[in-house]
Amino acid sequence: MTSEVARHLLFQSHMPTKTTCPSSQVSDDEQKQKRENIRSLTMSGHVGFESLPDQLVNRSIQQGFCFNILCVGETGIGKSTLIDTLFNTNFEDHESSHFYPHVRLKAQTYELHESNVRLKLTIVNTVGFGDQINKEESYQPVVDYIDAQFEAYLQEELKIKRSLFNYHDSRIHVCLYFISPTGHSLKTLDLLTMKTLDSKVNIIPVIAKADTISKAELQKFKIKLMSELVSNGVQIYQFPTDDETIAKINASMNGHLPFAVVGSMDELKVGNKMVKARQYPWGVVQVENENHCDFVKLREMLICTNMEDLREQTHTRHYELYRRCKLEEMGFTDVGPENKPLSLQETYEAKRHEFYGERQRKEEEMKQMFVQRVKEKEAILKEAERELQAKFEHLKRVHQEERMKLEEKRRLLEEEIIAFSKKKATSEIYQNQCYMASGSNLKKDKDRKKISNAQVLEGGSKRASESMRAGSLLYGAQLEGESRRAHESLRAGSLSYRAHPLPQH
Ligand SMILES: Nc1nc2c(ncn2[C@@H]2O[C@H](COP(=O)(O)OP(=O)(O)O)[C@@H](O)[C@H]2O)c(=O)[nH]1
Ligand SMILES: [Mg+2]
Repeated sequence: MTSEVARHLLFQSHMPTKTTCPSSQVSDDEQKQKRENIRSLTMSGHVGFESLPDQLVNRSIQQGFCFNILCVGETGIGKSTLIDTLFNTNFEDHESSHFYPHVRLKAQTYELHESNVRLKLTIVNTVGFGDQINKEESYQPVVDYIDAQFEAYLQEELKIKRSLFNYHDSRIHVCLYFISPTGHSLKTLDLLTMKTLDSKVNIIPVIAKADTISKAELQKFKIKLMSELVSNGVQIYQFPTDDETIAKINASMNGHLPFAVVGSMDELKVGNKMVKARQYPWGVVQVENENHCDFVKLREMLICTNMEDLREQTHTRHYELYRRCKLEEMGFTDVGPENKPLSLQETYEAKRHEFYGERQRKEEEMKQMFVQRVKEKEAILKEAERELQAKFEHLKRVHQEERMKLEEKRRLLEEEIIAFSKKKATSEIYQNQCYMASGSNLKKDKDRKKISNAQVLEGGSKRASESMRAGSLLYGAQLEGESRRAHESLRAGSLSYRAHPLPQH
């Protein structure tokens, strides 16, 4: 226990070493010390730093522990029941429906006490897993959730003012993957999900509801599952064998994977004691009986022996991988060109320089694009202006030609009027002479006729000249209107261009 807690604390303070030191490693350590020029001395008396592990134990007990379990498995496969059975607590998780359109991850945190040890336990459940037609939609939310917890931790680590000491670490320490007891093989969804998750989380596969499969079938099923996992390159969590105190038990337990489990919170009297069991018309399955299922093995391995290793693996292996990829994605690296070590400051400066260069290049590109587009627009407007001007000139010319034609017509008419007047005068003279000759009666008639003729002629000529003038005025007004409109549209075009300059990009 002491060594485990010490290991935990060293891990918490981000020291990569383990306190346990098997004898086989001693000579290695001595050699290392020599290389690092560290002298080993024998002290002449008691100082007291031997109590360091106890100090660590006390502090970690004060601080409490946290452990986060992710349960992945189809709805109704027995996840909630198994968790209740594992921690001997009713977590009151409601039964979930099979009709959710998406997988949702539901996290619930509980504080548990055993003796004087406080455990902050978070159970994350995959609600609706495997209920969708598109199976990709089933595992992607799980991957996203795990990454989101790593990201939150990374952000806390990168803060200027960090508070990792009291930070609620929500990174998933173990994923219990529930496999259906079909006796056949793994489903595609199981393989896909485990393959995607194995680099992000410690996976412990379990065969759920193992009481529904016969003993012989179970053995075959276990072998089949393991061979399928191996052939598909799925890396499941292996109980560590580097600590000699637990190496033997862990090695033997690795051979029992995947654990076949039964869950139940129901208690039945077997012999003279109450045990957790499931009762059937043909008999009783005892959850904690190792001949009936692997529940005890799972509890021992998960909670009693390897909880600390699971936490450590999460930090040193899975989180480290996430952090490295993320920082590399952001452009940070430990070595520069020619494999020279590069400090964070240098990387930052190089990145900043690169960024400014890139920004300036983009700005220049945008400016040039803008100028080009302004030029294009200007050319279009100039062309339109030229067209309008040409139209206006043409109309003006037509107007002048028409005016000249009318002037000519008027001149001809006036000449006709003058000729007519002359003729009229001649005829009057002639008539007078006739009158004188033929007498007064006739004179009267002729006078009458003359007056009426003169009136007719005068009226006709007056009407002709008036209609000519009106026609010329109307035509002039039309031409002027058109030319004015041409001018106005030209002015409006140039005004709107000035009022709406080109959009900036
Ligand atoms: N036969 C059998 N039934 C189980 C087992 N564990 C749970 N169940 C039953 O399966 C049903 C669904 O269990 P539940 O834990 O709610 O499943 P979850 O949806 O995965 O959380 C309940 O009726 C349980 O009693 C088991 O190990 N064996
Ligand atoms: Mg449930």
